[in-house]
Amino acid sequence: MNKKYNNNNDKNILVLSDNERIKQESNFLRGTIAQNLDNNLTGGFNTEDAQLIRFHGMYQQDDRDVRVERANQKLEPLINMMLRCRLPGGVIMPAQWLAIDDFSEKYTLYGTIRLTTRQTFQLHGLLKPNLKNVHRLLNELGLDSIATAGDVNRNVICTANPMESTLHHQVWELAKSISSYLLPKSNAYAEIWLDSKKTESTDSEPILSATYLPRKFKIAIAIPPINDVDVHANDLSFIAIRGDNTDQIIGFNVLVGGGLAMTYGDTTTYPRKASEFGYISTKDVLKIAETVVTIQRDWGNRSDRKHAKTKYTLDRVGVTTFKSEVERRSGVTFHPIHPYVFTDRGDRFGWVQGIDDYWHLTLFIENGRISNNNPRKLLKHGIAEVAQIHSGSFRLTANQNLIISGVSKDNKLMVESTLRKYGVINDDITPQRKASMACVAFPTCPLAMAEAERFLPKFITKIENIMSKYRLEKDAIILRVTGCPNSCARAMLSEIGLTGRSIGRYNLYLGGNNIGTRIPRLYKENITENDILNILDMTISRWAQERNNHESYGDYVVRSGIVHAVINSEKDFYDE
Ligand code: SRM
Ligand code: SF4
Repeated sequence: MNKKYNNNNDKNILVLSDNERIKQESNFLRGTIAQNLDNNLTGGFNTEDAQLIRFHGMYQQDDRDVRVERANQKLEPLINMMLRCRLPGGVIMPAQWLAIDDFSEKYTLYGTIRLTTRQTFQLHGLLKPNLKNVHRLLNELGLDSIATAGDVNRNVICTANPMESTLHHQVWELAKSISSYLLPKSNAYAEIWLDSKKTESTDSEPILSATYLPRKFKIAIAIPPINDVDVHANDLSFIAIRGDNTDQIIGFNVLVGGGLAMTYGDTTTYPRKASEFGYISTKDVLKIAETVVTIQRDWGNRSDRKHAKTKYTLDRVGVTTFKSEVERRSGVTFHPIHPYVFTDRGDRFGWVQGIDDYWHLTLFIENGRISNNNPRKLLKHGIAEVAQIHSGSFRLTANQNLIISGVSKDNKLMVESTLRKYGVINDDITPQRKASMACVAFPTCPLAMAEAERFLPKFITKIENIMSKYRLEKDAIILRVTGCPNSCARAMLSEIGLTGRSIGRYNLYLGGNNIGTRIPRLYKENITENDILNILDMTISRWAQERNNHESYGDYVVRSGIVHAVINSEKDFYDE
């Protein structure tokens, strides 16, 4: 490791975080997971292994709704695992879906499938005795959950629906290549979960190193004008540039160092937009991905995990130094950024015709939760029944929605009527609801300070009332709620962002834009739902009266001075 860049603060240079010790001693991510699996005295793993299973795509959680009750009964918390599948570009086939749907029903505590903001799905509530079974199932289906968590490159996301155009198909292929190229090479996953033979002697991690990365690393690929992947939330983004008069991508603009989380009360942490490094040709994408990852591997802070992400490395060494090092190590020269414009970031709901005359239906899935809990919206049944008759594929979007992709003209009616029968398609959903997202939060997320997914649906009904009071039924504001400041539903790139402080209280951020290129500013902290609704009623009413043409809410609140724009968040995010 290059000590010069290890940390600014000399006294910390040699004090590595405990996660570094765990990784170092893990023998390429094995730890004692296999032994722990056979321990029936607890539903969980010990502290070290609970960290290591993340690299295999699982988180140890407990149901927070029943924590106190179980403690009163002197019982261990209801420990269970959440599993996150690796699905580059979000593509899954109907047969795979059906098998996962069936497994989730029979073997998880909640019986749901949760689509995430990174184009994949999670199964919550897996008990220890079922863990090997879920990995065997994924393996039989040609899937896995390797590196969907932990200090590695996570699920690679791209503009949704590869069947929509040949450009979409190209970026999907690239997402898959990047994902495989940067995967851990350790055989630990296969040994532990699939009982494959031990091959320790051949383990080596030429890209990630034996202690893997200092922190999680995220990659996205966008096709302008749609920023549905929110490039500024990612450590590394590739923005596709189309050749003149061709249907081919000729190269990519490269952005480095986006990330959205912060820690309350610690102004050295902040959300940060990615910096533009320059343009490269398509053949250099893997080289650049590898180089940015290895520089972050070598220069990232391994002492303080709060400052370990690429965004902090970039601000510590400077964009120019980081960029020159990428050029030096890769031998690739960045050319000036090719002009690109984002005009939108939402999914295009309803039917769209794609290449080869096939049709694609984008469904709104509120908060990405697929369940049969609402008798009027049996999403799980509806989607499973479509999976039985559908010969195309399913595509997950980075906005927690689902596309039924590759439907022939003849099957359109059948797909649509099946979905309507189960209430999966509902024509009454407002643009505002479709533009809103929440993270998981309670009861499964151990970091949640306030509700998010369970709060959003009713909250949006109240926002819909405000919108219709001011005759804005056809408009929408990008609104996102997260249960803590980690911003898993990317509240820090929304026009209205709420981040949880404690049960029933949130910070309110205003003034991001509707294309995901501006970070919102704190308007009021630690306030209740009523306070929030009063503020939003007042600002939305002003917007309705004073907006210029189609000016968005986020642009209006900045222009009118309700908040001043965040320009360089590393310097001005905490300005009053
Ligand atoms: Fe996240 C941690 C859920 C996207 C920033 N995130 C978590 C954990 C695993 C809590 C934990 O560490 O124990 C949450 C599990 C909740 C649960 O019960 O399922 C969790 N994050 C999610 C998901 C499911 C939210 C959703 O509603 O869809 C998303 C899964 C993505 C995936 O499929 O891989 C999810 N998380 C994000 C995003 C958005 C994105 O990547 O586009 C962010 C902000 C972007 C960024 O990384 O800066 C995000 N999650 C975090 C952080 C803060 C990291 C940091 O920089 O400090 C944490 C906490 C951590 O890593 O220590 C976190
Ligand atoms: Fe959990 Fe916080 Fe992420 Fe929500 S934002 S899922 S509460 S870590």
